[in-house]
Amino acid sequence: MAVTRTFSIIKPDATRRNLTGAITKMLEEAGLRVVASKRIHMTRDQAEGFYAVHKKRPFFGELCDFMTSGPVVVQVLEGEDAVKRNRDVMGATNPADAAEGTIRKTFAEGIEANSVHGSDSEENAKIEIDFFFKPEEVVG
Ligand code: IDP
Repeated sequence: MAVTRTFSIIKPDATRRNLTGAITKMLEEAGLRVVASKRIHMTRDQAEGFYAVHKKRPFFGELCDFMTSGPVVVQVLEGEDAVKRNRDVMGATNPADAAEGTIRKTFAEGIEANSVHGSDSEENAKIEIDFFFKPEEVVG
């Protein structure tokens, strides 16, 4: 299995509850290595640009409000089959549907405030990493 990279966000509901370390530990225990990390407060433009794919969805405005409501931690994660590995440890979008032991089952407050983002494909991972990080900020 090839070592690949994915993009992760620890969302405002989680930073507010001081869960950055607990979530990062679960990512590391799932076999992922943090090769870039920074805490930022997303601008409205960044949130709208990042979630542009959801522009037509009814929850788009609220999602952008939420993602700019407090600090987030953006990360690049590296590991074998990183996109799938991360999606597996994140759990389903709605914590009510997420499997036991996943980050969202353990920590999420609801379908919107669901504690973490993770890229859904290698193609999107590359786009999302480039959205937030310069190449020299990623140290494998
Ligand atoms: P994902 O984060 O599991 O990939 P997506 O469908 O790509 O899920 O949705 C992006 C984000 O939008 C979710 O993580 C969640 O924060 C929010 N979201 C998704 N569906 C809903 C909804 O029905 N109501 C409110 N927020 C939602």
